[in-house]
Formats: sequence, structure tokens, C-alpha cells
Amino acid sequence: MHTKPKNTDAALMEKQSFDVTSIKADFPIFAQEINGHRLVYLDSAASSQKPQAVIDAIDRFYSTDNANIHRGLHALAERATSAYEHSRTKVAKFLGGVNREEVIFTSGTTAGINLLSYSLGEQIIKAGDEILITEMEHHANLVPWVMLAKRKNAVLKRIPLTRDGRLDLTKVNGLLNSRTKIVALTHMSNVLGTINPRTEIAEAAHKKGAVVVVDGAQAAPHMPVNVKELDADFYAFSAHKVLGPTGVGILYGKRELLESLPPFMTGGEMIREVNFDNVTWNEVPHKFEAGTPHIAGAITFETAIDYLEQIGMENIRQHEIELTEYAIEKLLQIEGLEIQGPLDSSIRGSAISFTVPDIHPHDISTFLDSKGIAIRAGHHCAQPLMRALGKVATARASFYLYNDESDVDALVEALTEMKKYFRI
Ligand code: C6P
Repeated sequence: MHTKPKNTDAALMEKQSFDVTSIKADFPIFAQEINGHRLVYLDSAASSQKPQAVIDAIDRFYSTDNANIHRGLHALAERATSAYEHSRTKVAKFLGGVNREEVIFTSGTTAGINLLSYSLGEQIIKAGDEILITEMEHHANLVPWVMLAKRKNAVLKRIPLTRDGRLDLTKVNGLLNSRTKIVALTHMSNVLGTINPRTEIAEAAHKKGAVVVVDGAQAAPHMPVNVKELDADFYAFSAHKVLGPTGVGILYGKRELLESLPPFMTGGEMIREVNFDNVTWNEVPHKFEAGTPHIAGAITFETAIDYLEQIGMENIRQHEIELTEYAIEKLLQIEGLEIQGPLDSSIRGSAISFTVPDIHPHDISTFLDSKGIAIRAGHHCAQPLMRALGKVATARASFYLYNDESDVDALVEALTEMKKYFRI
């Protein structure tokens, strides 16, 4: 007897009810044990795992379609070019329906923000101008602005934090003035989990004529993002945190701004005409994509987005809200454990940083690893934030669509055992 194949609607319903067991089965990495235990992967804020569909797409591209793009006129080159441009259109939809010309493929969030710190920075920042960031920035959205301020003799200011790890919005208007040219902030903190009220900040920044740059590295994987609603002028994120390959990133920019900016990197593909004494630029987005990009990565990022959209970004956000609430409740039952950042799941994501008195976060991570549990420990590339929190490091458990309450339970059980092991 034949079993009726699952129709798409039924498969979708199954995913929508958030059957983590079925989602997990799509990720081959979970079919292994680590140190004799099932793998409990709680480090998705550093990089997400990849579903089989993405792994297969990478294999398929190199097996059947591999060629350079925008150059050759042969069949493979045309196939690769069309897939690459198709993926750009998919990303444009993923960001809430922007123009595909507003989507630049980069090598990651870091590359996107560095591009801006040179291209935008060189164009609009003069001595005495101000750049406003926040105290919770990852180094990727901090160091490029520190360096720009140094190059230009500009002033770097920062929005401070409240005691519970939110931005102190009462300080924003006082920090903005007619000299503020760039406001750069994270959509979601990789340490505190805080989701920032960008729209309010963007509105205040735009009133002063500043350009708003949003670091979406931690938000884009976990919730629907509509860059127009956010009123971000630029939005950067990395594919590897969104089920996609490493070495691929996205920089969205409003078209009129992209058109007015000079390129950051120069070379092949980004030109219109080259002479020894003069060069003219290709149209956007190609003006910002010098050289051969990570073709396979950009193309197969589309498969990652398809996978996520089949489940639904809203459903993923809802699942993570529930999981975060459960995790916070359970973690706080461990005596002495302290969580950094807001506890209200409606204003935070699923990256939870914590400390346990008298046990260094590195020791926490090593102990958990012995139980098959992967977390991150350290300063999380946010040293100024650590200083503001009065910590040298924290442990961080971060959740994604393939985690469920059993992962939280495993974490809490291992932490409880750890305390006994360290006699604390
Ligand atoms: N944070 C973490 O474990 P790249 O490395 O370019 O893909 O992303 C940089 C980056 C930028 N902004 C934020 C808010 C981030 O969290 C990250 C990456 C990882 O927290 C690795 S350091």
C-alpha cells in the first residue's frame, strides 16, 4: 500500500504548530553526540546551524551550475548569474519588500558596516561632526565608527543604558544636534538580547538630518524585519546567522543614498568605463560589489530564506518568545544566577547572558560542553558593554527555531550539577 505523500499545506501546518522535533530532523548536525551526550546547541547568536536543504543547495550549485557571474556569456555563467540575482530579489522581499537594487551582497555584517564607515563616512563626516552609537554595540558596529571619528577628527557619542539593559531613551534628544551626521545602533543586542526601539530613534535622528545605520545581525534571523517601517537608511546582517552559509552578508541601503555614495572597494564588475585617468561606476548595487563575490553562498542563502519563510518569521519569533520566557524562569531558579538585560520577553530576543557567582564563564562553558551543551562565554565582542555592566565576561545561551524546552531543561540541569561540582 502506498502512503499518500504529504501535501504542502499539511507540511506547512505541521511546521506552523512548531514541531521542533521535525524541524531538528532537517538539520543533520543534530544526528551526532558530543562528549557522549545529545548535542544541545545554544550558540546560534554566534552562528546558526544549516538545514539539509541549504547543504544540498551548495552541493547542487557546485555540481551543476558553478561559474562566475555577470561576466560569461555561456550557459553556466547565465545560470549562475540568474540564480544570484534571483536570490537578491528574495532578500529584498525578506526585508519587507524593498527594491532589489537596494540589496548589496557583502561578506557579512562587519563588511557592510565597514563599507559604510568608509563610503558614507568619507562623504559626510567632517571635523567636529558627531556620530552617535549606543553603549551596547558589538565591535562590528563600534570600531568602524571609532576609526572614522579618529580619521576625521569627529566626535563619537553614545546612548547610555538603563539598569535593566535597555537604551536610556530620555538621553537621546540631548545627544542629537545639527552636527550629528550618523546614528548607528543595533536592532538587537547580542549580549543583552534587548530589541531597540529603532523607529523612535530613527525619527529623532532624521529630524536632525542624520543617517540611520542599523546593525541587524541578531534581529534578522529571529523576527520579521521591515526596513521601511524601521525607517533605517542602512541595515546590515549576516547570512550565517540566518541558516545560510558563512562569508555572505547583506547591506540594504535606500536607493538615493546608495546612488550618491562613492564605492568602497574598486576593481572588476563595479565599473562602467575605465580609462587610465578616469573611471565611471556601474549602477547600484553593482557599484558596491567589486570582484568575484561568494556566489554559491549568496545563491544558497535564498534556500535558507525559503526554509524560514515556510515556517514563518512571525511563528519563529513567537516560538522564541515562549522559549525565552521558559528559559528565564528556569534559569532564575538557580541560586545566585544573574541574567544581564531585560527579562520581559516582548522587548528581548532569545540570547540570554548570565553569570554564576564564583564560576568564570569560561569554566561554565567548558563544563556545559562536557555535557554536549554548546554556549558562548567571554566578552562577546562587546568590551565597552561589559565594562558598563561591570563584568569581564558572561556566559550566553542563545536559542533558535530548532531549540525547545528540553534544551532549556538540559542547560538548567547541567548548571545545577556544575554548582555541585564546583561546591558552590
Ligand atoms: N556576533 C556573537 O557571538 P559577522 O561576524 O560580521 O557575521 O557579525 C558581526 C556582528 C555584528 N553585530 C552583532 C550585533 C553581532 O552579534 C555580530 C556577530 C557573534 O555575538 C559573533 S562575534
